[in-house]
Amino acid sequence: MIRGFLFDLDGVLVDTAKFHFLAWQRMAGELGIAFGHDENEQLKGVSRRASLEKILAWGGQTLPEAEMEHWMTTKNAWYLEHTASMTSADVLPGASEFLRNAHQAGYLIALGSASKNALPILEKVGLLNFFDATVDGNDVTASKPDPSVFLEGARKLNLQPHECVVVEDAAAGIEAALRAGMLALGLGAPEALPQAHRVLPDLQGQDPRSLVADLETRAAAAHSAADRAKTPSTNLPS
Ligand code: B16
Ligand code: MG
Repeated sequence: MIRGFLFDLDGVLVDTAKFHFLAWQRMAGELGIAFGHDENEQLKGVSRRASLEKILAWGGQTLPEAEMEHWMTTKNAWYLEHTASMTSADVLPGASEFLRNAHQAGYLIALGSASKNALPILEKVGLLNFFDATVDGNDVTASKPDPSVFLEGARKLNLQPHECVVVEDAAAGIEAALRAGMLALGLGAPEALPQAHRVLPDLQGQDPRSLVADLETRAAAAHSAADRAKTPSTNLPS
């Protein structure tokens, strides 16, 4: 039985991806590395250090640790300049209502974000009070698709993994949810998140209880189909 939700932050509750993009693009420009939307897409859910390593690799560059630290600090300062003016108007469509309804319906709610800036951003946009537990980039170092961030979230909620639904916008996050043994709801384009149990454009108009019932039905059907594929058919011609 599902008893809790684990929410990713960027791309699920707020659209901070555009600010990460602007900051990484500025840094890449200074290092002479091409950086566009396709590259940014591959950084969703990826930690700050792992993102920097990927960008440098795309540019065929390596840097000593002190310069890595410099660019991570500089990129973060640029990112924070962009997020400074965020308000409740920056919450993605349907997210506040969904959190409120899920809380009222008795579900436990945790954050599972790779971002070290997650808590001040949740506070700034007025969502922090909905959370029973938070896990962010300060608590875990392994990047999604490693499942640690969600397993730690379930542990903090005192729930088993199979009692949790993860809400994610990144393929790496969906993979992390499945590796954790949780149900995975994707937000975005279905073709970008083929592993999710279900994909929706956003949380607008979604009732938490109905959504959970639908996800459980889909997961049970997928499980039966996987079992059938494993069992040799008795009707094969001999
Ligand atoms: P920070 P999420 C992730 O947030 C972002 O998607 C990713 O682009 C970013 O690099 C990462 O947080 C680390 O963020 O630099 O603020 O620590 O999607 O896991 O909520
Ligand atoms: Mg995300």
